[in-house]
Amino acid sequence: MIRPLHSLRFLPALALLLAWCTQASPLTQNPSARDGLSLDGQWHYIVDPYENGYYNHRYQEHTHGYFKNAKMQNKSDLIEYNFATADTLDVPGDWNSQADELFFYEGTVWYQRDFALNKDRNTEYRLRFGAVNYHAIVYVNGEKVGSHEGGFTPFEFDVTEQLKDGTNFVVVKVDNARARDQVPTVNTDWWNYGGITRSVKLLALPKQHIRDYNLHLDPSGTGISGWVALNEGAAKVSVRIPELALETRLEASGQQTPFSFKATPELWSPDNPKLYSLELEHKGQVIKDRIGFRTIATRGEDILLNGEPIYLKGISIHEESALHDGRAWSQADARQLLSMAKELGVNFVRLAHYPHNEHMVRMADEMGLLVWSEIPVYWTVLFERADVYAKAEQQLTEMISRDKNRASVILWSMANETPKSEARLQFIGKLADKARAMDSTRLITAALDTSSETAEGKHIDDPLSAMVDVIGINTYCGWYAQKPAECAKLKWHSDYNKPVIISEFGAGALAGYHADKDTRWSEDYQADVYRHNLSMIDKMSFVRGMTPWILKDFRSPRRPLADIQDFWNRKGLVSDKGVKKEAWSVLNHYYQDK
Ligand code: GCB
Repeated sequence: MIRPLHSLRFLPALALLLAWCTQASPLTQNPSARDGLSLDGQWHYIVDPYENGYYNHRYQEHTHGYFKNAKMQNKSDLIEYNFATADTLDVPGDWNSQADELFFYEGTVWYQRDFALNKDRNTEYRLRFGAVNYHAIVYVNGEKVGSHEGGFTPFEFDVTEQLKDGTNFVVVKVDNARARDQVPTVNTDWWNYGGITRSVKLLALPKQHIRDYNLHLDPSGTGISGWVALNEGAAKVSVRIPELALETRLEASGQQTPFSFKATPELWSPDNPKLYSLELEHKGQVIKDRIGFRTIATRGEDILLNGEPIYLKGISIHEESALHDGRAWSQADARQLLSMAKELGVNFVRLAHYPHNEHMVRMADEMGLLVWSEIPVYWTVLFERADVYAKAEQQLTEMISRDKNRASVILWSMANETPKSEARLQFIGKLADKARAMDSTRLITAALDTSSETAEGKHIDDPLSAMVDVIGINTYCGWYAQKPAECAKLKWHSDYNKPVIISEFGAGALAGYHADKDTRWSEDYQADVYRHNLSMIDKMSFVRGMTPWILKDFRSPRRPLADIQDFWNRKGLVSDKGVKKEAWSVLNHYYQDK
């Protein structure tokens, strides 16, 4: 039953309580730079649509569910599952694209794998998942170590106590059943890929270690500030940027311990994606990272990168690579997607509609692409409910926590195409406050599809615009509304003296289908929509960038039209296999001339 909050007065306290209940333990910054054991590879799996491994026939939680990984001891034993003889799935990877019978599957799948460990008494072991969609319950050697909700952000648990010397096993109950009170909610225009979709690592950390750190250029451009936090206790930490001959030693603690340098580093930008090596040393252990320094701000309708106005020539991207079916997760996938975007002529990408894997933002740092990163507060989530707010805030927190050191990321987006209401304003406003409190070095945005129609044209007047730094506008002139030729005649007005990004426009086309510009699904129609929308955007004086929809065709259950869509959203500028459509050249030429 959906119960409206009697009064939003209780929202902060209740949300805090719920956030605390659902939150995994704090995240270790830069896990790939830490010692540990990769648990990527083949995991055994059991499909469990009735959750038989979790509930007994009275629908109570089993004390001896599949997580016990039981084995027959005597020939008369009755155990109706066996991970050891069950089939395997690749981790990372979604299950939908690995087994035909799981293509449309939504529900519970159990994953299991063994691993050997020489357990060290001076080590803290943390089991880290890059992402599991959607709900995960994690067990180590038959004991529950924690659970996590949200399909696109990392989480980890301290498993030191549960581990033993020798052979250990992990079991994960993964459930991707959609529900009204989730974030995202039941309907989205993308595939609900289930599974352990990103890498798994057993981090092996010194008992006391650097848990987290942050570094950024001060708004003045003449100093670098940041903080270091240990997991516990207090100890000396050195922070070094050798190329700038900068070093500081500080007494760090479990809290964020601040430091600052006077420095004028070479600035990171799409033209010069300069990254500096960073070293953090604690008791002889050195963590290395690569960091870029830049500022981002707005002034009236302008977006300023390093103090200079910039036009964001962008493209939207879903997390699906053209190299293979299903979710993208690897460095190779990130390189493929972002190289394709670069070839299109962009300096900016919108990573829609959820936080993408960490390779994407690290690759964007390397390649010089500015990034819009968002959480899946998409369409009609239950804005009235404090528990739903807590889920959204947790995903926001995990996204910012993971990516706060990436110079490429300039925009945190709070939401996409949410319907106007007071509850939604409070919900998204609170998310924006949270993001600003966590990170003052980036801008806040949201993609809106709520402009009013007036006699004069389209009017950007959604009050949510007042809460963001940059307004995103999704508009589908020539596809869901109007004829393509009418787009350039549309007059747009904005009530806000703020930069606007056209965060979506586009049209569907089946690659290779040529007809004429009036025929839906033809490449000609799509190219025509692009031409007319670009003319429309040219007349919108307050627009400072765009991310047309979308780089590549992507799977969606909302798109069943046989022989055209076949469960693909066809608005890609390239097909699912990476074949370019005519509209690609239209946008490519436009960006070259811009
Ligand atoms: C939108 C949504 C996006 C959809 C797209 C479409 O407005 O934000 O998620 O995929 O339209 O293709 O309809």
